[in-house]
Formats: sequence, C-alpha cells, structure tokens
Amino acid sequence: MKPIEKQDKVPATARVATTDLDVVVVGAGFAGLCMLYRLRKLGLTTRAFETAPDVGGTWYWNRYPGARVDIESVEYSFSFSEELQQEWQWSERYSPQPELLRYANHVADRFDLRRDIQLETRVTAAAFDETTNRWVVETDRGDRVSARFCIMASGLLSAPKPLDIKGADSFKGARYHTAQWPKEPVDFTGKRVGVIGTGSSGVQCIPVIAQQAGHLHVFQRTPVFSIPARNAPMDPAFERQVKDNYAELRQMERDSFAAFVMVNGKPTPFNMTSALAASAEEREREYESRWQNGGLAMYTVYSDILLNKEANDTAADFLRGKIRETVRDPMVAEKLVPQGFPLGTKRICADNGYYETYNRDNVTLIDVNEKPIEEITPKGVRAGGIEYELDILVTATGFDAVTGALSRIDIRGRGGRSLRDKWADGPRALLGIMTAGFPNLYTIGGAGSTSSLTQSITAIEYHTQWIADSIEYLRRHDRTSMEPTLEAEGEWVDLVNTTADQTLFPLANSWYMGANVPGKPRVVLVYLGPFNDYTQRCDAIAATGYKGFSLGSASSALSTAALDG
Ligand code: NA7
Repeated sequence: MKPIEKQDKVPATARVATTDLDVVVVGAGFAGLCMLYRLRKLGLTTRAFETAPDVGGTWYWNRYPGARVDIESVEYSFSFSEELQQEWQWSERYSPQPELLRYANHVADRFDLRRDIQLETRVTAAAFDETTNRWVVETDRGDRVSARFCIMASGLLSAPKPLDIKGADSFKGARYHTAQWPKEPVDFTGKRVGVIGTGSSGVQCIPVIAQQAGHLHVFQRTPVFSIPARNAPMDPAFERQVKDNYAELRQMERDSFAAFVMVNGKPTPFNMTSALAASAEEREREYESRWQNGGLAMYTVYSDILLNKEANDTAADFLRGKIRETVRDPMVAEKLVPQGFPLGTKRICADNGYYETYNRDNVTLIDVNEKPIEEITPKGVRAGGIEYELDILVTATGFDAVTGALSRIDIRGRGGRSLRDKWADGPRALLGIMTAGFPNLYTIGGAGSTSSLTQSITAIEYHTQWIADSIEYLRRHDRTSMEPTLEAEGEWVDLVNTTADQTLFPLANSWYMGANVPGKPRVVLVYLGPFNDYTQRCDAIAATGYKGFSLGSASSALSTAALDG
C-alpha cells in the first residue's frame, strides 16, 4: 500500500477575527475552495469553517487503500484558472487520493485561500435573524458569527451513514469506515479482514486489501456493475494534447450530459442514438470498445441506456457476461452478477482488478442475502449462523447522501423553522440551490440539482459562479436578500420528480433515491435531466432577474470593494 501522504506543513488554524462577515462558507473541500476564490473576486469578507484539520473534503477523509477518482483527472479538475490547469500535472489517468489531496492543498495555497479558512471547526447551527436579515452561525469551538449569506459547501457524500448493524461497538479488533480513514496507513499484512459493503468504496479497497491480508471476507448485500478503469501512468502526449485544447474540452463538458466526455482517449459527444436502433453486433462492438477503454463511458454509450429497460438490458447483459468470464468459480461469479436493478441506477464503479480479486485463494465472498448479518460480535461478524473471526473490520457502507451534511446542522430559517422539519418528507429547493423560508442560504450541489450524477468539479464551478453572480446582482440592485417563492420551488420539485419518473432510477434502492438509509424518505435527490439542460434553466432564471425568487431590500451591509467596479 502506498503510504498516506503526511500533511505536516498545515499551519495551526487561525480563529475567526471578525464576527460580522458578508459570507460564511461551510466546508473547504473543492466546493468551498472554489466558492472562496469566487467570493474573493467580489471583494467580500468571508470565512469558511471546515471540520477537518486540512482542506480537501472528500479527499481528506477518504484515505482508504485504493481510493482514487473514477473520472479521468484531466476532466476532474478545475478550469477556473488557465494557469492552474496548464501547470498542474497529474501522474496517472485516474488520480489516487494522495495526489487529489495535494491538488486541493495546491489550490488553497496558490490562490491564498487559507487565510479565510478556519480548520478543525464544525458548524453546528445556523439561524436566520429576521430583525437584521443576517445568518448567525455557531461552531463547536464556540464561534458565533453573523453573515449576510451562508453557503453550504458541505458535500454530497460527506456524512457517513451510521452503521445499522447490531453490536458494532462490541468488536474488539480494529474497525474503520472508508470515509473516516486514519491518517497513518493501516497494515493488513497477514490479518483476518472483513469488508462490509461493495459500492464504489468497497470495490476500490477490496483488491488492495486482498493483496496484503491473510484472509479477506467480503460481506456483499448488493453486487454492483463495475468496469475496469484501465488506470495507467499519464501519457505525456495525451496530456499535451489535452492541455493544448483545454478550452474546447471544457466547453464540451459544460455542454454535455454529465460533464465528462472522454471516451477512448478522445472528447466524444453523447451518443444520441438508441441502443435498440443498433444491431446486436454493433452494440457488442461498442460495448466491447468501451469496456476495453475502461471507466464510466458506459453511461453515455446510447441515448436511452438510463431511460429504457430493454436498451439498458443489452448493456447490463454484456457486463454480466464479462463478470462470468472473469471470475473462475461459477458459483462465486453468479453471486457477483448484479440483478434486480438497471445498469447505472446505482453508481457504476471503475475498478482496478475487482472481479479478479475473487479468484484469489485468500478471498471469500459472503452473500448476506443468503447468510444475513446477524450481528457484529467482539470477535468478528456473525452471518447465517457462522461467526467469521476478524482482526480488522472495514465498513464501506456509504453515506447519508446529499442531505446528510445539512441535516446534521441545526439550520433555522424564517420564524425559527428548522430545515429538518421543512424537509421531513424530502428536500425542496429551487434549482437545488435555495429553499423557501431560508433567505440567502445557498447549497452547492444541493438536492434537486444534477450534481450527484455529474462530474463534480465542473458542477461545482457552475454552482459557485451562479451563486457569486446572484450575490453580485443583489448588490448591484441594492437588494439584500433572495429566496425562492413557494410556487417556483414547488414547480421545480415537480420537475425533478417527473424527470426521474421518465428514467429507470426509481427502480433501484440507491442513495440517489435516498433509499440506502433506514427511515430516510424515498425521494429522488437528483435532477436527472442533462447537465447542459440544467445549466440552461439556471442561466435563464438569472437572465430574467431571478424569476421565481423574491428579492428583499433592506439597508445594504455588504463590504464595499470590487462589486462596484
Ligand atoms: P455506497 O455506494 O452507498 O455503497 C455502500 C455499500 O454498503 C453497498 O454495497 C451497501 O449495500 C452496503 N451496505 C450498507 N449498509 C449495509 C448493511 N447494513 N449490511 C450490508 N451491506 C450494507 O457507498 P460508497 O462509499 O461505496 O460509495 C458512495 C459514492 O461515492 C459512490 O456512489 C460514488 O459516487 C462515490 P446496498 O447496496 O445498500 O444493498
């Protein structure tokens, strides 16, 4: 295993100096960093609060072995600075976590963002004060600051799902959640290891752990579709070509279905033909080519893969065949073959030797549908009446996605109404960005936006720009607050739901549907229209002076500076 890079250079974090700010940003992952950069350009006084001891968000916490991005790094990277995208060099086609963390640190340093970031500080509460029209934000370190705007950059996949298995705390060995991985590397050498969960995190860590462990038991509830990433060192000729044509590539991303367009090493527009219009031989050729090239290109192979079950089955069956070809023991292969949900309605994984791992003698797959997990015991995991003794238990059990980070903060809007109450039956937000009754509260990548299905850096760049533009608009028009009307919000939620109903997504119990957390309402959390359709809708609203939002006036208290320029 690669040693986890140490972040020794991190300075002790400064406490917030002023308590009256223009903007509080919650989180200093990629979204928080990009937001700070944009707010700095507006000349606003800002403070970002970040729970972790350093910047990086997802890439700070998810240090598990094998963690890496599943979109090509030349795409999963910022475009807001031409210098940045030209000077930064990715070492691999899909960057590993330490490199992504280094990149986040580089961005924070290069744009001098750290001076507005307070680390090791969790925001616990945010309340809108109607007498001052300001947000009062509190932290677990006793800070209490006031700000005109509060921007949630708190992440879509940042709140680990509480482990819903009896006895978890009784385990006497070491237990790690993939998203709360320790800074020091975990040594699996010769150990009896159990992994619960086979989503993206499990699929990434299982092959790496298997290479070290004495024995690895994988507890699988739902097998996923996974495609080899075909990761490789960055090809300098490819990198040169991308950098020479970055503007064009970025524009294609912005105009695309999910903000990533690389297929077979070339920017490739979404295939607008139906899978059913192609012959079986043509489909097989196309699927084989995307399989050989690796990664997530199967999402965009035909226009109706995510819309039509018959079309979807053609691709799903192709991938099922690949699993059966790869895994030598037919009984094990059959357990790994996903059934019962359409391809892509649970995140497709991009792996590095995942299925091959099950050909190893030191790996046992336990299907917990056949052998339900009864409890975690002091010695290991009991499933189907058998106690599997373990030294280390890894839980790769996922997140309270999209809304989880917000519901962990006591957010109160007009009349002291809590966001948790407002969203008890599911989130409601116009464009997925703002919710009625909570003026000047923005969410980057919020519920009802495309973000969870889109290449997230491009989505972050879009949202942060939209938010910055709206703040600038308020300033220019001498307005101090903005919030959706209930009517416009309701129309947006209806659009999100009716769009989902035209897709295959409701057929799966996925985190996109809120279906992975017991007790969470089963509601689609993503706008499933294309990214470019979503941004056109957002742009159209901005162009009409924020139709669907009420803009309030009070005496302006924003910092003077760049906005008037
Ligand atoms: P995911 O994709 O939510 O995967 C979590 C996995 O853990 C999944 O296989 C779950 O099975 C399994 N799980 C969760 N709870 C249990 C219990 N109680 N018993 C057995 N198995 C369980 O999270 P990841 O961290 O892998 O990936 C999240 C996203 O990060 C991913 O989609 C990418 O966008 C990046 P289930 O499917 O619920 O049956």
